[in-house]
Amino acid sequence: MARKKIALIGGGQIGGVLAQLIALKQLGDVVMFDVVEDMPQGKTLEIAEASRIERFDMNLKGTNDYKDIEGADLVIITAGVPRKPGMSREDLLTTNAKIMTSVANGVKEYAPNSIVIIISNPLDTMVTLFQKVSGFPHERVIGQAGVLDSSRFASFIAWELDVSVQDVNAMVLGGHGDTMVPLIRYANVNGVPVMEMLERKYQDKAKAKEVMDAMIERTRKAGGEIVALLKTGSAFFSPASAAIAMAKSILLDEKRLLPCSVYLKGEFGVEGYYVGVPAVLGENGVERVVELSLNEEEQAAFNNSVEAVKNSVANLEKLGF
Ligand code: A3D
Repeated sequence: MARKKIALIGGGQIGGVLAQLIALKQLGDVVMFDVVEDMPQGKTLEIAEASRIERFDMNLKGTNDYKDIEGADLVIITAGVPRKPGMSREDLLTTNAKIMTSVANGVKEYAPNSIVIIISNPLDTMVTLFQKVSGFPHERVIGQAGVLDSSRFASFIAWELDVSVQDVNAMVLGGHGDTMVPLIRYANVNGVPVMEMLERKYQDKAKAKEVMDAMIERTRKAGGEIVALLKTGSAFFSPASAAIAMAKSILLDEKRLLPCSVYLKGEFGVEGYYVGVPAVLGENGVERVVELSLNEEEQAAFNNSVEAVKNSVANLEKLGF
């Protein structure tokens, strides 16, 4: 079987971790593109020079020329500016929309058959823009947000309940902003509902709810928590891990059910927008959206989050994109 070719557009903080993870997990050869001269060449050379130690045979190449991504099977986009303390993801809209437009044109020209995972913020809007400019089929343009948001939620639950995070299943739906929707009812530890475990721990329903509400709030603000601590940029290890889980499901046709930003055609009552929902990812990209029943409160929170995405997309259109 021919080795897969993975193009990384953006070789900054997340791009660097992506390249290293792809090599360590032997998912394919890497071409890292960035507009900064020499930097992607330096990063990929450095990772490649650890190949003897880590024992991988993947090829890694850095470039400032889109031509080098020619024929890529998968493209992961992190090009754009990250948040600084005090900024919302929406504050990045104008700058990143310009960057995403140029990226979409480059990918369209040189990797027209690729499947594309986008990480740049504001996430759902950047995915929308990439698809619009490239004209790629919707199932080949996917946003990474839900896998990371869900992992954050699962981590907080594991730490609170003192159980292995490997046994925690928790999902976050909606747009990738402060209105995202962590699903309480579906959160479980190997099938045991998290709320039941919290109620048994505290022997007090109100206290259990208070603890869950705090975890939800922390999940919604988790990106900002990292930005405030790092001060010079935003999360980069964990978003890279999240995108790699999606990439692996696509490259190895694993058909994992992962929450990601996908184009909705009426599912969850949404028509014509990219929003975070559970989807099966396989060799064709998004193979199907998996619907689940939401109660009134969950649906209202989801609708509120969809409104935030719609507003962001409207802002994009007002800016002329
Ligand atoms: P950073 O380290 O600044 O890397 C971005 C890279 O993009 C830099 O190396 C730039 O040189 C490069 N770049 C700028 N313009 C272009 C262009 N036109 N073509 C190609 N490359 C270009 O940022 P980062 O890696 O920390 O973050 C990248 C993006 O991911 C930002 O928009 C973040 O807001 C976003 N992000 C998303 C999540 C999600 O979970 C969705 C999490 C964390 C960060």
